[in-house]
Amino acid sequence: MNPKVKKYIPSEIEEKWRKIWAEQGLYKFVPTPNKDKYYTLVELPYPSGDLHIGHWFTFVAPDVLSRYMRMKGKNVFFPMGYDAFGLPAENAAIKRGVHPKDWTEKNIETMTKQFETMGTMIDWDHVTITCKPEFYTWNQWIFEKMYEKGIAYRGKTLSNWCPTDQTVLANEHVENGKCWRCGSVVIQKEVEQWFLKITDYAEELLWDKDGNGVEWPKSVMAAQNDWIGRSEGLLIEFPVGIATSQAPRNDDLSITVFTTRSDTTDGASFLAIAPEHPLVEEILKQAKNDEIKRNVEEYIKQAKEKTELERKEEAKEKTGVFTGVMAENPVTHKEIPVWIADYVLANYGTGALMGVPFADERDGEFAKKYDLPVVPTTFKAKPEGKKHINYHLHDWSISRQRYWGTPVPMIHCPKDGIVPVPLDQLPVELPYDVDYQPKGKPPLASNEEWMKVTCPKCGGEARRDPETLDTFFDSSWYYYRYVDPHYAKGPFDPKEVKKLMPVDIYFGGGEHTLGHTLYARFFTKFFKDLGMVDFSEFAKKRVQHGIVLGPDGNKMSKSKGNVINPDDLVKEFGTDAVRVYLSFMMPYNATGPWAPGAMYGTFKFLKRIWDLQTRLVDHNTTKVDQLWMHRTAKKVGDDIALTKFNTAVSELMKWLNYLESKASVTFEEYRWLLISLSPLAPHITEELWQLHFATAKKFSSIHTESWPKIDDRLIVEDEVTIVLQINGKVRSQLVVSASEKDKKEEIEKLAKADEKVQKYLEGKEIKKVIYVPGKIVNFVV
Ligand code: ANZ
Repeated sequence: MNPKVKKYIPSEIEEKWRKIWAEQGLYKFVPTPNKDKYYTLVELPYPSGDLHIGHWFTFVAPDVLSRYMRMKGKNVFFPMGYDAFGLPAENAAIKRGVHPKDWTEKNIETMTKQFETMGTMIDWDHVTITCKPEFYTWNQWIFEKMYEKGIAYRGKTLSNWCPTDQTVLANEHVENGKCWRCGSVVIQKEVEQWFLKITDYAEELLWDKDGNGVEWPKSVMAAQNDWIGRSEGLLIEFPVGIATSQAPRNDDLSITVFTTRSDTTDGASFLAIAPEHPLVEEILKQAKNDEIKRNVEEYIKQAKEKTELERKEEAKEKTGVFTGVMAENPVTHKEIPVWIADYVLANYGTGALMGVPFADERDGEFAKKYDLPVVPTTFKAKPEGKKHINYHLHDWSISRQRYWGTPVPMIHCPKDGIVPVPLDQLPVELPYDVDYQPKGKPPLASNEEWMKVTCPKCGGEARRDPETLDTFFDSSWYYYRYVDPHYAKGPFDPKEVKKLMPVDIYFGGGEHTLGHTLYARFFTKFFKDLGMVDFSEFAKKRVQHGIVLGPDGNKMSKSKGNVINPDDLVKEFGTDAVRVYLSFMMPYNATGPWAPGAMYGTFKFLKRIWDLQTRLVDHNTTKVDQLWMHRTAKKVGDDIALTKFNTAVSELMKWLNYLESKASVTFEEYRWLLISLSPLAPHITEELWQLHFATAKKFSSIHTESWPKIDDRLIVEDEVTIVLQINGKVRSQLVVSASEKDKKEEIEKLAKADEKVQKYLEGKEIKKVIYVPGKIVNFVV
């Protein structure tokens, strides 16, 4: 080895470069009007206190892409923030007696330090921390704008209630009937709370055939459309008679059902209403039969204990009770019984359906169980009804009965009712001193001093709203705030946002398909209605990442002892090797286990590139050299742009094999190699660049170089390079014209004649020759 070339020791170069890059402000975003912008967004992390290998897997890829885009001449904006409000901080605080604010701030500090070792081009000047008043003031501002427009409203509904976390949960956060956070079984409870009328945007949130002109995964669009659940149908009225068929009809009373199959109305042989249907009370009041009354009361009590999910589940046995009431089928004019049934959902359609056991499977099961008549339908019925479009999507319950969040900026006045806090008095700051132990009422309510307030309208004594906003409010618009996190005249400056948004690519997890990304799209449409933005979709492209599992194939968790710690890996192999490994180990959207020991391979890959220094010569590149340079740089760039990071790395590996198979490597080849590798391994490439290519006195980083200009004419293969191996080890190479590559015997002859191959074959017996056409000749000896 050339004595002037030092050994590759990552710890000697990596921190050094990160310091220099920071000093030089290499990654500061500077608006540059003559360049196209490129906004890379990654879902902001929750400050749990530890940047684990999953974070690395998630964040390295966007960094690789951002670096590539920068070299392609884009002005890249790559900010980061912390999703700092939320239950885990509060729960940890309750468990350990540390205040959620202190816990969160300490974690942010730790994680920011850990982030530093990742060697990203994140511009930390734009960091946005959602638990800071500077941010949540604007949550309150947006909330008040929504209130003004009738989008935020106070309502009372049956809600998902987590008995452990003592809070309401949105539908999106109930997973198989359990709380997404703590796993407790969610129950239904009537709670008065704040809602956002996302249903007003149901139609706009639907994806059309062209994906609304943006590039989101088809699976995400389909799942969101499913969740929004648009159905077209009719509202049909069924007149009702009370108590028995003999009783006089009450003409004021009728049950309206929603049906998507009005053509089957002649087959409707019963009506079923939800246990929560408002008519149930009316029926009970008028019911003359005590037994029926008792049955209904008992039944309703039981049904309410089930979750919406349990009730919807197809496999669950349907239950119901007869109300004693008959209704009239408007097509056949026959009397049909009205039942209360738990498979009818209170907040879908009108909370009532017509049972057509002949045509509908669920109705069929129900009819069979309770011995109700099955009446054939002609499928030609034409009842007069009102056209109605129904959505499965519910309004978003937005207030939480917990402490660590944005206070709802509303005042409850005994005289004036609900009065918004005047905008110039925002923020309503979250007080530090409260008793945040869960007690079934919001912790803020226990801070009497904070709760007492004068009504901005009448000046009389009033109370603050003790609830806080769901943290998904924060993540619905944080990426607007990144543009200028200190902007003081509104949540964001529309002029500046117009320059940087929409986001060009949004990286995140599949778990945010139905919650977060839908909410973020909703906020964007709301901003558009306010005239604050002129686009309807906030992200042009959405890319979902997979998950790195533990070596045992299970989800990494401390209790299972299968956690891979990035800090240890960095110490052993260096940041660059970890970055390259994470890019290489599997496709970005795949989920797979960590392979112990495999990291060494990527470290060696970088070391081999480092060692190529000993072979640098000033010669010109040959035509074949150029083919490799142009072809690989093109493929690496294209793959990175398509977020196919693993194949980008394998292209570089193939090229390295080629370079090593030659006696020498030209400076031009090395220059191209370093640039093509630099987005993946920013430190080693900077070091080698400065050693061999930096000319100017002034520091000039490899990371501000342009991506090599590809000459497509050079990629056309009129010659192919065949790798020559002895027992699988690359020893030499052969260049033949592309038209010759299928002449097996001639190629083998040429291979045997190769000088280096001859040296290795000397005195050995060839047992077998394997030929992969146009690629490899392998002599097994
Ligand atoms: C009669 C009928 C006959 C129906 C038939 C379907 C098939 P989608 O398409 O999901 O919107 N339905 C109405 N309100 C309901 C509620 N609150 N809870 C449960 N089910 C309800 O479903 C619409 C259909 O679901 C409606 O059309 C109604 O049953 C039922 F062969 O009416 B249909």
